Amino acid sequence: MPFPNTSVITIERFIMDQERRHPAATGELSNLLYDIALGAKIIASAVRRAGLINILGSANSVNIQGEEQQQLDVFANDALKNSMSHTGRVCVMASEEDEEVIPIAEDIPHGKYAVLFDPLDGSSNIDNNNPVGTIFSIYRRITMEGHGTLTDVLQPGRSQIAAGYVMYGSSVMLVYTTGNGVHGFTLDPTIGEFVLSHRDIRIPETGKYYSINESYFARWSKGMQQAVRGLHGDFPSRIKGKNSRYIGALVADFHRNLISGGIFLYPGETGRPQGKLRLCYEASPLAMVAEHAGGAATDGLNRILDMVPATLHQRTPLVIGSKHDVEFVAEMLREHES
Ligand code: FDP
Repeated sequence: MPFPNTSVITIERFIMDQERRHPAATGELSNLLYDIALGAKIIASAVRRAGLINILGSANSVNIQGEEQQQLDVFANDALKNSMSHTGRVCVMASEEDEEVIPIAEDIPHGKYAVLFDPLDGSSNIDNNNPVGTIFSIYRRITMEGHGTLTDVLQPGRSQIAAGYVMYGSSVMLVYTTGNGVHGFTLDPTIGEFVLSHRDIRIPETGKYYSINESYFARWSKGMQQAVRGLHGDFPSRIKGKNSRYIGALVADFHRNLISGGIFLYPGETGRPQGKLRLCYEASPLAMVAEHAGGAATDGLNRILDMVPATLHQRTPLVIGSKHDVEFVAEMLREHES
């Protein structure tokens, strides 16, 4: 068997190199990113073993969204909390799986960052061995000291200082940005490290794919129906038709479109005008990644990163991905819904 490459760039080395470019940096954000990477490795090992150790299936509890929690959801939520709660780098956390903000214990120093996460996105994919993901978002705290509060986590997406996701697929990838490019790391299971595999990811301006759950077609607005017809290729003078791909796990659909070019849509619909996805845990962090890779993200009218959440679990329609494709959909919505 060939020996592994000894000059790989691990995520630690990469983050450290980036930090050296900012002489004022204290290293705390770098350490927080390692903490998240550690949580991701723990989740990755559980996802990989899920079928074997029989932790698939329901944990018999219902989360704040009214969805049945899977055991792996509970595990992933705990893994992330535990990887960050004792370090003194974080003042408060919020998780898609918890109703309220997650405080840091009294006896632990309260750090300057607020972290939000969706520990196991796409969890309906768990039982059939399809990809799932983790999404995270980091803000600098606004409150001055002590316990972090809701104010620290209800900031507009443009205030994020880092955001990213982990995809547990045929390989495990961590993709993040701190505002200096979007970088991807693949977990090398032989050494247990995330190694740099995709430096400075740029999303093609026009994509090959569109991803949407078309079974909801009849419930969309006229504008959205026309936009999707355009993506099918019905208006060739305005946009070239695309290929359809829908995994049903946001991270996996987003990741494919980020690398190959494409657009993901989860619109509002009759009876559910804000759609399904959460602004704080899904839309905002992926919008930061998309924009820093040269893409765009909107709710149809507003730039996602400008939206100020009023509540922790607020939902939003989401149109995200290649810039020209997102612009096309926004135009169709404006034309038909003004
Ligand atoms: P899931 O419910 O399986 O956790 O945010 C939730 C999410 O998955 C996204 O990952 C995914 O893109 C979407 O919901 C799928 O929803 P539909 O089944 O309604 O298409």
